[in-house]
Amino acid sequence: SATKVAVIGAGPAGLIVANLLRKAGVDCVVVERHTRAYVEQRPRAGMIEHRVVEMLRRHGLADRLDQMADAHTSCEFRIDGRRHEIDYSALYGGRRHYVYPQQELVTDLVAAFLGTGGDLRFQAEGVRLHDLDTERPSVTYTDAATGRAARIDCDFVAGCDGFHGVSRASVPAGALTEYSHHHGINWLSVLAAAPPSTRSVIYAIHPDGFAGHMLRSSTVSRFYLQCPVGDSVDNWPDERVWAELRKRLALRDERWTLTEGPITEKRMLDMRSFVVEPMGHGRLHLAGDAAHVITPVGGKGMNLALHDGERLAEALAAHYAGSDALLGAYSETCLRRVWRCQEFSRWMTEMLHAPAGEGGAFQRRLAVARLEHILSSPVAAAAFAEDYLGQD
Ligand code: RFL
Repeated sequence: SATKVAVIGAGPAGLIVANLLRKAGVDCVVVERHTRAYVEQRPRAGMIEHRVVEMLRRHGLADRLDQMADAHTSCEFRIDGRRHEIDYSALYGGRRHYVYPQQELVTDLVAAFLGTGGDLRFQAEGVRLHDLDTERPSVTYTDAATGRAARIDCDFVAGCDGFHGVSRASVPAGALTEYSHHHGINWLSVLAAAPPSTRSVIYAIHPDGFAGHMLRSSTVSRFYLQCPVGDSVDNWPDERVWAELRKRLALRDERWTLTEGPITEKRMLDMRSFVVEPMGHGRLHLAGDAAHVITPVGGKGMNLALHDGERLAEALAAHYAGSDALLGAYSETCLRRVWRCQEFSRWMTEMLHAPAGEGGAFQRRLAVARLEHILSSPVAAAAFAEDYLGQD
């Protein structure tokens, strides 16, 4: 078959590209390795920036989000058993965060695309990209449901297949510059069927390491625990997870209880950052995790993926309307935001993670100084709010 744009991957980036292209009247086909049920249930991020929600609203893609998502205006830092709340919304024009699990957004975007007759092919195995250096690239794969081989000829490929996808790997060696950084810590990431024990996200700095309480829904919470590089999930039976969370999140002079519940997912996250420049090669343009990954600190990964997707769809639509200016600037435009977020996330990572024990005492003291700076200086607080909420 033939189309204008072949989109690889039905994550947030690919689905935004596909939905916006369809709205602009540009033909596209999405190929996704997994089943529909799988992508609609895969739990990941949960915080969506104000400006991204506005974008979704503009395109009529936020109806269910507006019914279900909680809007957030503050976050809490805990250090030395004391809580410090930052009301960031007031500092950046009243903008808010929306707590809406990634799989819900993916579900909405799949429904919107298919609902308008979009061509989305699940269970596409062995996807390969060809002739990216020519004006007529193609994509081949095997439909795992029928075992049949398929081929899509196109003008452009949107590589939105995440960090481990085939798109970036299809670029000839040496064509992209890779920036990679390991932050020297790991996070144990835990999803629990436990109602939240807080109204706002909690970041706790503790001599035994960082602990985070993130929000997902009225029945599900996500928790993070700093652990040493090389640590394994096997070292973290459920009882140890709860004991460590209770200890690291504890308050000194206040009663506060952590609501526990069955743990449904436990994984060890390698805290690394990665960026390629430029975000494409020939007729392939990369978006989202396919081009860059960021640690979960600051909650930027999904937001960047959606930002890239919006920019790419807009640039491709402009191409078919006769102008290549946006396509030419695509990589540079996205990378500016990507690096801003990397810098912010790194800054926050440094504040939140001191080496455990005595060796980290100096860094924990610096973290207190940073927090006091944000809490006492309106200028510092506004700068934090702008980064945390996502710059317009
Ligand atoms: P995705 O979501 O990985 O989607 C890529 C899609 O491509 C498919 N695919 C392929 N299809 C065909 N052929 C192939 N060879 C393919 N290889 C892969 C995949 O099945 C998938 O459907 O990438 P995208 O769209 O760029 O979106 C990026 C986000 O998913 C990611 O940045 C965030 O989830 C990161 N992230 C967080 N971001 C936030 O903004 N806030 C958070 O609080 C947050 N928490 C997180 C996170 C990521 C996590 N993990 C597991 C990576 C928490 C976790 C635990």
